[in-house]
Amino acid sequence: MVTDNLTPVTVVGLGDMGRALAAALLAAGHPTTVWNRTPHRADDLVRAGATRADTVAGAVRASRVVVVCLLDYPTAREVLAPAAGELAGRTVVNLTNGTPAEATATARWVRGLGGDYLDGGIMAIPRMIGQPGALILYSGSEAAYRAERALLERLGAGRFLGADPGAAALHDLALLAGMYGLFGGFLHAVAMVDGPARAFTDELLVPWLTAMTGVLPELADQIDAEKYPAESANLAMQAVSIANITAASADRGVDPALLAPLRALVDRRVAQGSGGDDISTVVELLRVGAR
Ligand code: FVH
Repeated sequence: MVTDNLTPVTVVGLGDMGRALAAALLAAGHPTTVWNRTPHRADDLVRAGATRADTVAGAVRASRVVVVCLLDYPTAREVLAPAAGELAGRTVVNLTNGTPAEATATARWVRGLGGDYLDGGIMAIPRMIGQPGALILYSGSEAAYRAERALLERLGAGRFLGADPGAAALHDLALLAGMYGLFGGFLHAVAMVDGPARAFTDELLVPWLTAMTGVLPELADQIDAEKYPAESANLAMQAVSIANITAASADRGVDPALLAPLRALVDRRVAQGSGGDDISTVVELLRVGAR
């Protein structure tokens, strides 16, 4: 039920995530205006009480807070361009996935037009929005974050990462990098074994990976200290294991494409004389030219 004393909000972009965001705001009672390039994607939201705007400028004009969730930043800039004259005095909360540089440029653009800007990285899938477990990283205007915190908490727990507008995007992408590493390992593992992937995943893979996440804080400490002494699993031994995985995969007709880049890095680091280090030492090869 819409409650008039709650902050009116506009949601621009009604893909899978935008619809989840709008539904959560609507369910919490915020007067919610929606806009999407393909208007029919708003139908369920309108039936639930949202207001459909005919133009993006009209959508922006309707609310002080404008949540944007589109495919990417070029799309967001293209979509918002006709509403540029309406952004003054409003807060744009951009939850579109993109790079820190794109977030910084978009913050400059919105601020140049007299608006306030908060960038966000959604660490959740649509069905988690508004539920415990959904996390959204924010950076940019701290004043906007504090002012709109109650509204933002309707979407998920918020974490403010500082005034640099690119910080949320950077941490979002770093977390996704970790996730895709996990997915890559999962895909290779299930490709190797016979039988149902589900049983292998439930009975063996998830417990193993869960146990291995316990090693990550120790590896992180080594990376912070820039010292990588192997406590129990030296890199030269791990290089042999990775070679064995590659050979067994080839025997079973499994493409080692996902494993090959890690193997190359590990072998290079061993050749550099770091075979007695832990696998954390490989970060030295990745950070060349970083920061
Ligand atoms: N879905 C997820 O699990 C992830 C979770 C983490 C955050 N991401 C990011 O959220 C952004 C939106 O993702 P999405 O899942 O809503 O994506 P789609 O369902 O594909 O919807 C895309 C929306 O963008 C609109 N759009 C695309 N191209 C254009 C364009 N040229 N002009 C105007 N609008 C455009 C599209 O409109 P339509 O196709 O319905 O007309 C949708 O509104 C994204 O950054 C994720 O990385 C989601």
